[in-house]
Amino acid sequence: SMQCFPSLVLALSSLLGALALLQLSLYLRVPSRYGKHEERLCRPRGRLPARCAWFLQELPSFLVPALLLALRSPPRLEPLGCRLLCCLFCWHYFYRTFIYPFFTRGRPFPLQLLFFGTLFCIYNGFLQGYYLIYCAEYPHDWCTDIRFTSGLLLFLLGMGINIHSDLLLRQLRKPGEVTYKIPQGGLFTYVSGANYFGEIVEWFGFAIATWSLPAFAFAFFTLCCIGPRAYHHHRYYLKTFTDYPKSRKALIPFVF
Ligand code: NDX
Repeated sequence: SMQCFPSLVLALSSLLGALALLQLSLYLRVPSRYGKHEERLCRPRGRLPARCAWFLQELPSFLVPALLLALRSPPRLEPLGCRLLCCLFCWHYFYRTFIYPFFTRGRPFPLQLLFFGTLFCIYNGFLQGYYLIYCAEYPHDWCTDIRFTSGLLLFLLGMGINIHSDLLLRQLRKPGEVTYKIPQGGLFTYVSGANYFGEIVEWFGFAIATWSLPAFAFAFFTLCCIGPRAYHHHRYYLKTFTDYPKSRKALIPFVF
C-alpha cells in the first residue's frame, strides 16, 4: 500500500513551482490562446464544446484526491485536519467539474490546451491529495490555529468571489451568443479579472490553512497562470471598448 515519501512531495512541488515560472515566461507577453485570446486567423484546429472541455479537464482534480481519500487503507480516521482540508480542495473542484461546465456559455476550447490542462489537473490533484492524505500531520488543535482559521476564511471568501464572478460573466451572454461585453457588478466594478482575483485569494487561503509546500506551490502556479491572463483581459477591454471604466484595475482592486 501507499505511504508518504517526503522526497516525492518535495520533487513534485518543485516541479510545480518550475512550471509556474515557465508559465509566467510564456504568458506574460502573449496570452494563452483560449477564449477571447484565441487567434482567429490561424488554421482551424480541433476544438471541443466548452461544456465537455471544462468537464473533462477539471474532473481529475476532483476524482484523484477523492479516490485517494476514499481508498486509503487503512482508512486514516484520526487527523480531522487532513480530511477536512482535502475535502475543501475537492469541494472547489466539485463546483468546477460538475456545476461550472454545465452553465458555461464559453466558446469551444482548443484540444491541445485541453490535453495539457487535463495532465495538469491529474498532476496537481495527485500532489495535493497525496500530500494531505498520506503525509500531512496536524496537531489536534489545528482547527483553532490562526493559520487554519484565517486561511479557511480567505478560502471561503475567494471561492465566493470566484463563483459570483463566474456567474456575472455568464449572464453577459444569452445562450448561443459568443460576443464580449463589459463585465459589470460585484468585484468587476474594481477589476477586470474578478473571477481570477477570487481564485487566487482562494488558493492562497488554502495554502495558509494547510501550511504546506504543495499548496503554496499551487497558489503560486495559479498566480502565474491567471495573473497574466487578467492583465491581458484588461488590455483587451481597454482596446475594444472606448467607454471602458477608467478607474478599473486589472487584477488587484485599487492597486494593479
Ligand atoms: N484550467 C487552471 N501551461 C486551465 C485551463 C488552461 O482550471 O500549457 C489552469 C484551470 C490551462 C491551465 C488550466 C493550466 C496551464 C495550461 C492552460 C492552457 C495552457 C497552459 C495547460 C488547467 C500550459 C504549461 C506551459 C505549464 C504546460 O468565450 P469565452 O470562453 O471567452 O467565454 C468566457 C466568458 N467571458 C465573457 N463573456 C462575455 N463577455 C465577456 N467580457 C467575457 N469574458 C469572459 O466567461 C468564459 O465562458 C467565462 C470565463 O472566461 P475567463 O476568460 O474569464 O476565464 P477562464 O480562463 O476561462 O477560466 C474560467 C475559470 C475562472 O473562474 C478561473 O479562475 C478558473 O477557471 N481557472 C482557470 C485557469 C486555471 C485556474 C483556474 C487555476 O490555475 N487555478
